[in-house]
Parts: sequence; C-alpha cells; structure tokens
Amino acid sequence: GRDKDGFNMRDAPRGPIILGFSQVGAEGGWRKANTASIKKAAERNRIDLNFKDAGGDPERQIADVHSFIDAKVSVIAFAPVVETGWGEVLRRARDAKIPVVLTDRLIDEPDTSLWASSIGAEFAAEGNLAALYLENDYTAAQQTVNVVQILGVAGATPTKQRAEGFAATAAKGGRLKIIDEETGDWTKDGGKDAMTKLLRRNKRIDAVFAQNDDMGLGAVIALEAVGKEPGKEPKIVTVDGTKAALEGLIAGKLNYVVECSPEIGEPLMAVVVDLFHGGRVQKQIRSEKAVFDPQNAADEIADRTY
Ligand code: GYE
Repeated sequence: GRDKDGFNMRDAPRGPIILGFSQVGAEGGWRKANTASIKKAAERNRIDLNFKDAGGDPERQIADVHSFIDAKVSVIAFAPVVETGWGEVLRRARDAKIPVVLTDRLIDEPDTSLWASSIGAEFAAEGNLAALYLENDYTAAQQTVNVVQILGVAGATPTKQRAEGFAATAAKGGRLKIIDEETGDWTKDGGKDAMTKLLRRNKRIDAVFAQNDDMGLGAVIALEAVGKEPGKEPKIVTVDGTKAALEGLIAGKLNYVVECSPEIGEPLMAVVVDLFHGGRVQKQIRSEKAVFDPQNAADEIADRTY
C-alpha cells in the first residue's frame, strides 16, 4: 500500500538505518565536540550508530571501515586521520553498494565517485584569515614579522590546507615570514613541546600560527614557562573556536581565532537519510565560519557549546 504521501511502502528500504562512523580519535576539544555532535544527531534522527574511534591510527581506521562493510551497515561515514590509503577499502564498499560520506576532512583519491558526499570546512580559507589578521595587525611594522607555525598531524587535510592558505596570504602581503615550523599533533601537550623546540631554535619570534586551539593553548604554557607574555610577544593566532580558546582571547593570551565548526552531526544525518532512501545528495557541503578577537569573544562565549 501507499502511505498518505503516496510513498510506496513496499519499495521503501527497511529500517533501521545503520551508520558506521569512524572517528579520527579524541585528540582535543574540537574532536570531542565533533563526536558529541554526531552522537546527538544520530539519536535525534533515530539512526543506529556504529561508532569507532581510530585513536589517531590510520591503519586501524581502515580496518574499522572494513568492519563496517563486514557488518553490512547502511551507510559509512568517516573523518580520515590522513588522506592516503583509502582506495581499496572504498572500492570494497562500492562493490557492497554501501554509500560513503566523508566528514570534516578529505581523502587523496583520484576516483571521486568513491564517495557520495563530503561535509566540512574550507581549511585554506581559515589559513588565509589567520594570515590576514597578522598582516593587518603589523601594518606599522618596520621589519619582517617572524612567524612560526605549529602544524597538525602530517598528511591530514587541515594540516596541508591551513598551511597553504596561510602561506598564500603571507606571500601576497609580503610582511610575514614563516621562519620555522614544528608539528604539535593537534594536542595541547604537542603544542607545548613544539613551542619549546621553536623557542630554542629561533631568536626572535613575533607571532605563532597554531593550526588548532589546543596546540595554541599548549604554546601559551611553553611561552609562560620561559617568562614570555603570549598575546603580546609573541602574538598567537589559532583555528577552531573552542570555548577554551575564547577564554584565552579574553585573558589576552591569544590574539585571534578563526572558527571551524565541529557541529556537523545534523547535516551528516540528513545526507545519511537521503542516501538510505536512494535520494540524490550534494557532493560537497561546506560549513560557515566566524572569526574571534578579544572583543567579540566576550560577547560570544556564553553561547559556545564546545
Ligand atoms: O581543527 C583539530 C582537530 O579536522 C578540522 O582536527 C579538524 C581538525 C581540527 O584535531 O582541532
């Protein structure tokens, strides 16, 4: 029979919808908020979530996605730890007719038909905005502005694209010079260690571009440990927009934060439901962003959910 909307119930795929979701890990505030958003949205949309945490291990993550295929989930989604290594498992998913959605980050695969949709932020634009802030902040500077960069995990989309965006805007402006960089593994401890090394290697550091908030907040600890005044010298710019970073802005220890929203649970579930019913979905869904300085951080902090 048909229901009141004229939908042929016999043709409808049988529920429940099972979503296999493979998460990067729990490396920091952004990631935890992203996991919370996905779990909450799955529950609200009555989707059975088979959630696996890769603990930052690319091989384990690929094994997790294989296990979703074995379990015959309805849809697979994942936030890739790194961009490489995905071809084989995604071809297996295609053979099993299980649609795939990339969340947050992208993969390096020439065959773009291996995924139905990707949902996330524009990381190069975040790097552009971070550099633009410093560029404008130093318009009166008499000499080159020495910047050090604290990078996320190598091979991840935001690590590459935030660096590219920052470098492109810095090159255009001509004022900023990236004198050194060090990986901070996306974590607060990693950011602290990276900053300690950068301080040992470089005499004059005017500004720090930390590719996420956690690493920037770790850098604050390292700077204070050697008697520096982060927020004054050097200035610190980060990406994500967690509550902890807004607090850092208000305390004057960070200077500028470019938002990257982790709340992609709802748009993900909308795509999952459409794919389950055989509907067409948008190939690329991009999230909105804001930017924060000490002034608007004070206004926004009460509404921050992560
Ligand atoms: O910026 C960082 C997290 O992929 C956008 O991953 C995400 C990044 C985010 O570890 O905090």
